[in-house]
This record gives sequence, C-alpha cells and structure tokens, in this order.
Amino acid sequence: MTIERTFSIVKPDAVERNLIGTLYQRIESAGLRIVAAKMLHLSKEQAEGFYAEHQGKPFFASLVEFMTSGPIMVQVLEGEGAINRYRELMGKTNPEEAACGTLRADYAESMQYNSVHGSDSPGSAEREIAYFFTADEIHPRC
Ligand code: RTP
Ligand code: MG
Repeated sequence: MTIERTFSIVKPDAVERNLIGTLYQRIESAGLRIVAAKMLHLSKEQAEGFYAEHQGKPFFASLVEFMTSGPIMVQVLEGEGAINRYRELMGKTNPEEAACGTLRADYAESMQYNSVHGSDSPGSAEREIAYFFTADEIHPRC
C-alpha cells in the first residue's frame, strides 16, 4: 500500500465536548500521523466553499450553520492507505449505522453532529488539504 495524506476535521460538537485529545489519541492509535494541525472558527463563506459539493441539498444550510457554530480543529493525516483507513476509523455518517468501535459510533450525537470529517477520495483529500493548508504548514514524515 502507498503512503497517503488525508484531511480531517474535529467538528464543533466534539471541540465543545472537550474531545480533541481523545480523538487525536484514537487517530494516532490507528496508525495515522498528524502532520499538520490548527484551530479555526470558520466563516460562512469558508464553510460554504468547503462543502460546495452539497450545495442545493436539504441539509446544506444547517450543515453550514453547524460548522460555523464554534471552533474546529483541522488536520492533515499521513499513513498507509490513510484515506480509507481514516474513513473506516470514523464509521458511517449516521452514528446509528456506524460500526461498533468507530469514532462516530463512540462520539457522534446525530447524523449532523457527527464529530469528525474525513476526505472521501484522493481528489477530495488534495482539494481539502489545499483549502486549509499551505505546503510549508505540512510536516510530513514520509
Ligand atoms: P464528512 O464529509 O463530514 O466527512 O461526512 P460524510 O462524507 O460521511 O457525509 P457527507 O455525505 O459528505 O455529508 C457531509 C456532512 O453533512 C451532514 N449531513 N447531514 N441528512 C442529513 O441531515 C445530513 N446528511 C449529511 C453530516 O454532518 C455529514 O458529515
Ligand atoms: Mg463527505
């Protein structure tokens, strides 16, 4: 397998519940390395741009409202098969469908307040990393 980078968010519901350290621990224990990180409070424009693929969907406005409701942590994760590895660690979008032992099963409160984001493909990982980080803010091991 090849070393990949993926983009991750600790969403406002998890930051509010003091879960940053817990989630970072789970990410690291899953064999992923945090190679860039920062805390941000998104503007409406930033959140709309980040979730542009969902524009027009019924949940778009409330998603943007949620993602701008408080600070978030954004990270770049690196590791073997990082994109799928982190998607598997997160579990399904809806915590009621997320497998036992996944982050969303353990910490998400609902379909919307689901604690974490992860890129869903190499193309989105590249776009999402570049949306929040410049090359000199990323400190890869590999
Ligand atoms: P994410 O992008 O945040 O990693 O989540 P995902 O790929 O598992 O889910 P996606 O379909 O991309 O949806 C993005 C986020 O929008 C909220 N959502 N709400 N029906 C709903 O109420 C609904 N559907 C999606 C969730 O916060 C989801 O993570
Ligand atoms: Mg998604």
